[in-house]
Amino acid sequence: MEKKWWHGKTAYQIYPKSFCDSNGDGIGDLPGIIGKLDYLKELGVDIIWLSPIYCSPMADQGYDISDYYNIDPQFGTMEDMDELLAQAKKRDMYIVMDLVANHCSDEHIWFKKACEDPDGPYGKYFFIEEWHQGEPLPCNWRSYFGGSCWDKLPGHEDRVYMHLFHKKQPDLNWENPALRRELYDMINWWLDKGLAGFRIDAIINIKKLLPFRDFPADRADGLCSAQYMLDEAEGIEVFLDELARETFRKHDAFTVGEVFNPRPEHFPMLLGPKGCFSSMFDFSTAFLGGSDKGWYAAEDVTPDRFKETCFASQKLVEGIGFYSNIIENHDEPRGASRYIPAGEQSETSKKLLAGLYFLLPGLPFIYQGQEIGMEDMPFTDISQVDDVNTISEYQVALDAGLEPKEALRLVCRLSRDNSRTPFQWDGSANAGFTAGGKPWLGVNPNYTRINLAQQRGREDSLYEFYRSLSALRKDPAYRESLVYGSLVPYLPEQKNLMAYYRKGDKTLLVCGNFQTAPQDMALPGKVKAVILNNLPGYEAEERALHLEGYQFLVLELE
Ligand code: TEU
Ligand code: CA
Repeated sequence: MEKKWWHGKTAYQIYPKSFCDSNGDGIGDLPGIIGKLDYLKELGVDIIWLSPIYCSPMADQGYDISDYYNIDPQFGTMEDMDELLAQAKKRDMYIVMDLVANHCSDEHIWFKKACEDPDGPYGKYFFIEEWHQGEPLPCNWRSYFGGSCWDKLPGHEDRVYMHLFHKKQPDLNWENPALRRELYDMINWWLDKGLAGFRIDAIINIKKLLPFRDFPADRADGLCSAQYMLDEAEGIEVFLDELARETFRKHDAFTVGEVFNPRPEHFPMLLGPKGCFSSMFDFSTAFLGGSDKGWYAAEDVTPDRFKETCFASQKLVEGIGFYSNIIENHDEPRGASRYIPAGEQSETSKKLLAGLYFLLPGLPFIYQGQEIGMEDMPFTDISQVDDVNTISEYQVALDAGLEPKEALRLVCRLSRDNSRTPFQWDGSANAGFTAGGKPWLGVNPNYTRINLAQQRGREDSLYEFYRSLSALRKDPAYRESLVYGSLVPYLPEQKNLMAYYRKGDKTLLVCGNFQTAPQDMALPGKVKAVILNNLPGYEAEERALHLEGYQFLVLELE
């Protein structure tokens, strides 16, 4: 595989609103991030992805952009952004922004002009259809945040516009070359500024099935999941290829696509040497247990399903390209709460989860707070939730007949706000996130126990373990095997054991006992060295390894 500068790096996602507040208004900001660059460097981070900080009315926390060329005042100024780019560069770090190009905000000038004159040039930037009271809507697709994806065009009784997400996020019409040109110019403007690249939001949605048509309803609301139309829409590769050619490739930008449910035949077009993106997220485990009925009906994930899913998903990109690996992000619950069975969360089990995903082939992403083992928020009332998606899923659960308390409990297992609570820097008021008043979203009450100050410098802490993982992938002795080595599952049938080889110039065996009870694992050969261990010691015989509960080891074999 052709080697790229980013292959051996460690990436980190910042959710700016919740990372660090420098001016006491309860909202994280760019100066706050700049102040933490040395911290991130210490952790071993090279690439930083910032969730959106552009001007936004915040209907979907910045994923509704009203001006792509400016920074929202609550996050700072363009001078702050330039400073961040300069300070990152000084430290050999790379800044990646969120590219939200499937939709913009209804407060963007394009949409305002489209409302003024739907038949004019800006009307064609969106999907606007004629519609009269009493008629069926152009199609029955459900918005991801609930309800029809069609809403009345403001100021027009006889027109509707499409929004696959929130109604304040009108979809952009990629069929229109003038719109595509606007987007490319904007992307190049940022790349010229010194940005290393983009994380590309919801990109699979840009190709709509045209002409619009209904699919059989899949819930009592008479609507259908947008997934049906995505499965049938053809030709996204034409858009993506042009996008890459006009922007990313010219700058050798690093790009990572947010691609859900990729079709297997699309992989070579999506990532790798011929791909339109450098990489794409592996969401296979994030989808585990999901139900068509809604979040309330999701099943919990078992360690074996986690293992099987990781291995199967890796197989799909073998020889094609590098995934970006995650256990959580700003749309997901905390990985430690989701993938470790309830009640078994400890620094030891969190280290095991960390090691198992971090050393898979691909680029490891750490989501802010993951490195200290932040856990899901114990929500007790729906009023504590900000996220539009959770609120709509809560309604889905109520409509299905659940009692409010049970609806809240079930839905909040998947709430996006679990990962959006403020970063827990220390044990002081508000977890040290803000010097001032009230954080925009409640701090997890466990901050007195789980915080960075408590872990930084403590040799056996989860934080220090993440540092070791990042350092190990960069260690000249193991880099070749851990970055480019092949992945071979080891004893995949053994229950609650997740083990795999990384075979390069060395043969490494990564193994984790994914349960509280100890278990033995047969050894395939002689152990030359123990490279990483999440417990103080280990027991081995000639041909067998005794693993304590949640023990995680990386072994070099002879
Ligand atoms: O997410 C795309 C997306 O499809 C999610 O809304 C997903 O369905 C949901 O989070 C399931 O948990 C991206 C962003 O990551 C997300 O934050 C935005 O809300 C969304 O796009 C719209 O821009
Ligand atoms: Ca602030």
